[in-house]
Amino acid sequence: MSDEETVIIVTLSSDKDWDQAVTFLPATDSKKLEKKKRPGKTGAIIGIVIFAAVVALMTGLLVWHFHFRKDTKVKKMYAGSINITNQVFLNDYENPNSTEFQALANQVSAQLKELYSKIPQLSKYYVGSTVQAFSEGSVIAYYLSEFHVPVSQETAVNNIMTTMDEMMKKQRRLKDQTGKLMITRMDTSALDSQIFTKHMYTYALHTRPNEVIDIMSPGFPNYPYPQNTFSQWQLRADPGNVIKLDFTTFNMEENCDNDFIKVYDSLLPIEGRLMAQKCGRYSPNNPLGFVSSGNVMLVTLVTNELGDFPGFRAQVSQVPVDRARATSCGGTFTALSGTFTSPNYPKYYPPLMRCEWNIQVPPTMNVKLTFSKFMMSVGGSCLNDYVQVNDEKLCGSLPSTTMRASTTNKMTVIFSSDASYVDRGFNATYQAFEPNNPCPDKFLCSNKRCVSTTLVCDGWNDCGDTSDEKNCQCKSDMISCKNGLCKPMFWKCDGVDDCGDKSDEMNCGAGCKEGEFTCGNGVCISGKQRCDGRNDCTDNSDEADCSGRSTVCLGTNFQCKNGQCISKQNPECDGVQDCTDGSDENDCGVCGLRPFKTSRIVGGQDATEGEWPWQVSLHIKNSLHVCGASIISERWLVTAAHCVQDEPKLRLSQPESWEVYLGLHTQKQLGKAEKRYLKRIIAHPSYNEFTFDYDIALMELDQPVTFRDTIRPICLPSSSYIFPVGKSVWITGWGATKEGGSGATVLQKAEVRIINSTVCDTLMNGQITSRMTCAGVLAGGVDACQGDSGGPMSSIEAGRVFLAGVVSWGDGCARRNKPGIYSTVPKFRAWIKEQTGV
Ligand SMILES: *[C@@H]1O[C@H](CO)[C@@H](O)[C@H](O)[C@H]1NC(C)=O
Ligand SMILES: *[C@@H]1O[C@H](CO)[C@@H](O)[C@H](O)[C@H]1NC(C)=O
Ligand SMILES: *[C@@H]1O[C@H](CO)[C@@H](O)[C@H](O)[C@H]1NC(C)=O
Ligand SMILES: *[C@@H]1O[C@H](CO)[C@@H](O)[C@H](O)[C@H]1NC(C)=O
Ligand SMILES: [Ca+2]
Ligand SMILES: [Ca+2]
Repeated sequence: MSDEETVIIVTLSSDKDWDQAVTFLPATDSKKLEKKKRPGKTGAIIGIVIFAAVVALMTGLLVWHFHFRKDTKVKKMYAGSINITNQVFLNDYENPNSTEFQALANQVSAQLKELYSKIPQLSKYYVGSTVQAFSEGSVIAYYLSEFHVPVSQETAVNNIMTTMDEMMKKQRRLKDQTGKLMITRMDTSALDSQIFTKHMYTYALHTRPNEVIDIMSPGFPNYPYPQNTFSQWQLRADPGNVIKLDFTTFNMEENCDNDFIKVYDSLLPIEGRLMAQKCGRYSPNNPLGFVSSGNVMLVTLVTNELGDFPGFRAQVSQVPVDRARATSCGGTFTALSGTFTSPNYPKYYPPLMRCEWNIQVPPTMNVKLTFSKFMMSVGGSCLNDYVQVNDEKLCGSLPSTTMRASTTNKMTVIFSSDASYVDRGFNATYQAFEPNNPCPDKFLCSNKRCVSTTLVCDGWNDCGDTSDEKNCQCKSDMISCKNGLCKPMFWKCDGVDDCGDKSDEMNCGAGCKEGEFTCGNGVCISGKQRCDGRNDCTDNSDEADCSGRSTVCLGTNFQCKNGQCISKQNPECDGVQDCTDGSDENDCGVCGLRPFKTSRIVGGQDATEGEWPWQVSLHIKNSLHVCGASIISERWLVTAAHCVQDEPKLRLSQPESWEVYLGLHTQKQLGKAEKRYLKRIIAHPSYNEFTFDYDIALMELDQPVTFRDTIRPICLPSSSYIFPVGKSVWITGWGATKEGGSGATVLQKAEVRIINSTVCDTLMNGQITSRMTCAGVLAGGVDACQGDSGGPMSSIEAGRVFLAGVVSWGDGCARRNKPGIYSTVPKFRAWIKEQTGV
């Protein structure tokens, strides 16, 4: 028997005192789950088992807690599970009334008592245990143990209880003794006393083969989920099956401290079996789904006393273990290339899983493996969940370029997950290659990746291990970092360390002297000029974070409706009332609020549905997408003036020439979007088609649009708003250019960074005016045009998103090593207000 499978045998004793001494109050709030049959499925029966005992015990304890609590002692409840290896699971163990259940439950209670009695710090305070349920594997018993602990001893007892498994291992006795249960894997955790103060709902259900059952938060979809509740769904499958849980709707409060669900690989909320805690919203193309390791699963929903949110709906089904493993866990590959993923990908992989893939290519060749996605829970030392490629363990989140190569014609890939915390897993592609010529006509990275020779020493990490950027002779238009890297010149002096050794941020103007104030832009001013109500730095940084309010609205000071000036930088719609009349927060509405969390897809460029709900697609009527635009109100869009200039055959300045799509995600599904025609187009009268100065236009819709998750306005920054140099912002679009060319189907996104205008003007030979903002694309490997003319440059501020710019020129989109040029929206704020009233 190995170390991990230490067995403890506890002598049986017949202790029934506790079980008989306690009577429980009836469960008041436990509700039965409504049975639901899928149409067309016959003979499907849902077995419903209510573990009223759990509720009864908890309710009883609540009463006990409040009525009998002594000054110094507190009731502590622990939920635990043990693996009984010398018993076989019987169907009768599902029924707490069966004699089989009761016999085994008595035995477990007795052995628990025996076990606790051996530990003096526990035995003194032990009250009793009740077995709540059993599940398969061999037999897992779930129980609650109760202690009556002096406050001073609470921590000590907690520590012992959560390390019971270790204690058992130390007390090992290896011989099997007839009549005793062999126990491995003891998982214990304290029940959160907070749940006793909440309304409690318990639902239990048993899935059947080929049947899908819906579960949903109380009230869904007609009412928000109730406040201050603890709900639990105890899910069971037939022996030999695992449970699949797939959320079809998930819309909860954003803050997991307030409302959340937890999914356990267990029947009781034992933290050592917690798969995930979730809150917020998940969009349909970022699906949330889980698979259990055995035939049980527990979902809990905890809500606090605030907020109205719709809740969730999920589908529960069972999958035979053999089928689950055969389809996505391990295999043998002999082809020259292939793809495989972790189980249940791109949803969450199951706990306690081990899969092995063996790749063997012709003897003269080697194997390289690329992960297009890699997300394993908990990084660090790879002790928990990991992927092993030959002898190397990988874990945590890795970039999409991650690659490993073998030195022989074989590669073994092992996936391993432990009992708790799961994640989305990986998608891997392998390829055979000739070791002596792995990259015909290309550059060979140290990690065996092949990249085009034009990408060598261009300032971007294309290999993923920076080997294409080592030992470079930098060209004259690049920064030569001290550490030997080359970087595009436009990152010089922007306050961000691009070289990695700060050498691109050196010599950016002498440091300020003693007593002087360093402005955000590096300028030095006298310390006396700080917070004097005058914008001496020109970027207003000397007036930022000044407590108290200045009296005159200078330069970049925000002006309230009542005339008051706010010296704090960017006070509008930041969730803090700065104007005494509240006008900095009053008109924000739903602008710039995003319904869905950004997906944590490493390296991905596809946007998530609903991630940029102000993005609009402008089509020439009955034709293709040609420009982007942004929603600023129910009636108005902002785009670029150059998108609405007449052409020899197209009268693009006329509203009749256009049709527009709001809430669009993929160009292939125009039907799912909201279609509108235009009533009016107002191009900026100062637009200059040679210099692209004043490249902004407004469009009025023929019919107002109703906002919903995928259609929302972006916040317009006031004329005093500052998007500082070095700030990361996002550009989005389908990648089409006005001149045509093939764009992307799914909305693309790219992170760009605002470039110092002085530096940009030099790079662009003096073509940059004060109405233009330059930004450079951040991630390497972005070759495609990511933004559309007219589309938004979105700046994510405290909780809201602001329209920092409109995509204007510079290839029409951001390309590597070339800045993209954007119309600076704060400069046009007054004009927009004048034309639209927005
Ligand atoms: C167990 O017995 C109780 C009381 O006799 C009864 O109400 C309950 O429905 C039974 N449960 C099952 C699962 O048979
Ligand atoms: C219980 O222990 C046995 C023997 O060590 C093992 O095979 C089984 O997988 C364990 N079950 C669980 C759910 O850990
Ligand atoms: C895995 O990645 C490959 C290559 O990027 C892609 O073609 C495939 O569709 C992905 N598989 C899944 C299940 O997402
Ligand atoms: C831009 O860079 C120049 C040096 O090239 C520097 O003097 C100036 O302060 C920078 N401007 C900002 C806004 O950072
Ligand atoms: Ca490169
Ligand atoms: Ca820099």
